[in-house]
Amino acid sequence: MIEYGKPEREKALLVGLANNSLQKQEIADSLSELHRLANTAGADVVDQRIQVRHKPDPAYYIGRGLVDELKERLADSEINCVIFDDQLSPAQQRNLERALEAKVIDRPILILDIFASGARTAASRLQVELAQLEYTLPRLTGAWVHFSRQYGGIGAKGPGETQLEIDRRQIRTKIGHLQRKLARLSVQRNTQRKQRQNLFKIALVGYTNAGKSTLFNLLTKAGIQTADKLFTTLDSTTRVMSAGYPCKIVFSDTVGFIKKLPHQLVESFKSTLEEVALADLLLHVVDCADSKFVDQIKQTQQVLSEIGADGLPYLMVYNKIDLNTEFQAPIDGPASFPVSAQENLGLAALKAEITARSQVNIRR
Ligand SMILES: Nc1nc2c(ncn2[C@@H]2O[C@H](COP(=O)(O)OP(=O)(O)OP(=O)(O)O)[C@@H](O)[C@H]2O)c(=O)[nH]1
Ligand SMILES: [Mg+2]
Repeated sequence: MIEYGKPEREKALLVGLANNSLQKQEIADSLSELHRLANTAGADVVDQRIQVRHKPDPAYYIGRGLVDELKERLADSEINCVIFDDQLSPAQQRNLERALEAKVIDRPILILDIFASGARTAASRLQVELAQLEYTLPRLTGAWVHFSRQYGGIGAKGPGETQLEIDRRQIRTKIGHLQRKLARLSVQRNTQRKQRQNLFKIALVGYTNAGKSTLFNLLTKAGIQTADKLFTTLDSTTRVMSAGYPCKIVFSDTVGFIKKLPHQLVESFKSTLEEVALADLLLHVVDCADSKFVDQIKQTQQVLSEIGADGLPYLMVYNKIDLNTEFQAPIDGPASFPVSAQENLGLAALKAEITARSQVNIRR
């Protein structure tokens, strides 16, 4: 795993697998996103490879030829970790680490790492730790298991129990402990939510780096952090607004989504994301200057359905039109608002729609 706070940054090589040569461009795009994730986690990307392969090799994920090529590339080079764009099985990871004699990381671990180093509040720290443990549990393998009977004294461990079982049990206990702590935090959140029951609740959702926090700041005059990097926001921030709106509206800014978000993360962030599932209206913020925005919309919709928020009313907010002046929002489909949160363009129409929706809701 990538270590933080070290003076020298990790040097990484990225690897992606394409089903066929037609898919190569898609994988190249995916690797450029992986590149940004690696940078955020504290690694410099030195090189990358895309292999066209019908399906992953069960033992090494990539073909043996590429394993040998990578071995050669890594020898006498500064590269000390290889990052794969997909989830590796525990066996694949172990085999690759042995063959390449380098650290082997996959996309979910990288994302979990970024979340772990970015989590600030008690809730998000707990949620990330829980996701990491859930990810680790099935990956504990017997490769290094020793039998406790050989080493352990009477009463130290259960008879005949392997170290592996003990570790699993400890992790499960820790998971239970974290779940209980999270449940207590969830009760607190529910109390706060009840106080907002009569207000009109709007949640900003969308792919990471789409500009949700920038728009949130503009709509609420909050001053939360924004940055041109992935996963700047990990915690929900909520602001009640009345000035400028006819009734009180609660806006929530939330964590961004990404392709192949580890499902353990979605699962453990569910309590934070309840903010989204319980909203009266979603603002789906899209970076329309990103060439992959259509795919990013789909990825966001998928996570929304995982958290049970796919049936909610929503508006499409196409942000960053200052970078894509030619942009035309699709005419069919949901109400769309081209805006630039940074340049404060197109906000009047969006605010008018929010006002109209909140009034209808209040009258009901
Ligand atoms: N050019 C341009 N840049 C923008 C606009 N809106 C936001 N940005 C920039 O895009 C980057 C990401 O903005 P954020 O508001 O942090 O995005 P986010 O969706 O909250 O991102 P995460 O919290 O990381 O998921 C920042 O560098 C912003 O300054 C816009 O309308 N135009
Ligand atoms: Mg943000």
